[in-house]
Amino acid sequence: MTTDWKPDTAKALAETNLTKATAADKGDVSILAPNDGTARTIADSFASDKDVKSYVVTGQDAEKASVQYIIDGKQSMTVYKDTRVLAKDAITAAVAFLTGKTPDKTNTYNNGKADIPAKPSAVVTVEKANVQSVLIDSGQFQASDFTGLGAAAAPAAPASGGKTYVLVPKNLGNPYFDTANNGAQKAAKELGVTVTYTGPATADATQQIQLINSLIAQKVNGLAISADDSDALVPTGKDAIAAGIPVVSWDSAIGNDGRVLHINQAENQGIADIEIKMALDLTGPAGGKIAILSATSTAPNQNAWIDLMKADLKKPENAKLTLATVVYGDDDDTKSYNEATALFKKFPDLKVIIAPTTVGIAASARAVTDAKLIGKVFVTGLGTPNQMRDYVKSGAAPEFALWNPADLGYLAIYVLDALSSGKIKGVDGDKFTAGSLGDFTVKTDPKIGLNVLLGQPFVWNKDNIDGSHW
Ligand code: RAM
Repeated sequence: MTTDWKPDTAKALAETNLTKATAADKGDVSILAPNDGTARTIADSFASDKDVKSYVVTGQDAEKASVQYIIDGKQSMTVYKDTRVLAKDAITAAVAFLTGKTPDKTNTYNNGKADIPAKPSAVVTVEKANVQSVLIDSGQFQASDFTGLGAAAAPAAPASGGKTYVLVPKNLGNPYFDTANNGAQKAAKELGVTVTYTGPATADATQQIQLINSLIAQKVNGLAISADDSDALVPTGKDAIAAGIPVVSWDSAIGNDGRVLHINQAENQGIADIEIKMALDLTGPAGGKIAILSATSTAPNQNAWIDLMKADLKKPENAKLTLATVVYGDDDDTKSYNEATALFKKFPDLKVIIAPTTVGIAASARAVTDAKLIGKVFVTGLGTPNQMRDYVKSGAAPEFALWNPADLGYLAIYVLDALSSGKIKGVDGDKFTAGSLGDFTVKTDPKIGLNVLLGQPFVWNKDNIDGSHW
């Protein structure tokens, strides 16, 4: 049946169908409802039919009334896209058009005539177990908007009786972290656990700590965190561990005492070396002035890579490269774009921007394009193939590197589950299997402490960019 998106049409159709169906055809029912308005009227119709023993009904948009239905057990889930991220992206795109620039895109969709640039927001499944962490802790709604939330927020055990782990990114609305979440969800399915994906709206340690405190209060079964600050997160991590919640950091490390171990995407030295090598490839042997456009000034991963890049620049083979400055775009698209544009003004002879952040590199490549500097200023660093494809082809960013964030998210959940189930203790030499990624060993590194290493970064250029679609 089709509801035309109208709650009344949905209600009428549900009732007509229920009247037609025999009692034997009812029993346990599953209903795919297109959005929350229709979900609620359909739910009401099925709930009032005495021959329907149980029903599950989907929804979409996280309308307040449906969130209450979910808390009350009357609607099963809703598909949520953060409207604040949508609004921010829409305004940023409008401002870019108005000022003659090109909006950021992370994907394309084909409308039957052409590939249309798009920037879809992350899609999160909200059920009773994660109303608190996704909708309340993020500030989308207030706890006082609902009744019975205490029960919903209480130990978040899914129907299967499995565990609930939380994947916390530095910030929401970043395709890198969304891709990591795809991998985490795949691991969750394989392990029969629930993984909730929730993070601060901006890459800010204070917001991240508040969120983690509330996850500790909910007694989730494990936390995998990409840290906005290495030291600031330590006391919070310690609190979680003291409360019996295993904590791992992934992507961006919490200081040793605030986590059991770190899931490392690739060796820091390898990441730094590859970025400097790409910069030298782009300037050619003559070298020249380069700048680093990073994420936030407290980001543990970027800061580690920047220190090592600075050390690399002292080596004789890099003597022709001069680092003019390091600036911070805060993993915010607009700020990164503006920082890149300011670099062109301040350093007219700038040859390369190295952006060791997927947000910064895409914004810098767009800024080079809009300023008509392709061929004069080159961008490189760490990026996602979907965001960088056009810039690789246009020459704004001929090459860049990264690991697969989906694999990193997948590995993080396998590690958390191995710790939580006691398969590993979190000590040097622990061995475990992470599903399709194979076998891993926990090792101690003098700088990053106990860690599990995913692998090596890959490099993309015009020859292989069309082979990766994420
Ligand atoms: C951004 C984030 C993330 C980093 C990547 C390369 O998405 O800062 O932490 O690992 O870039």
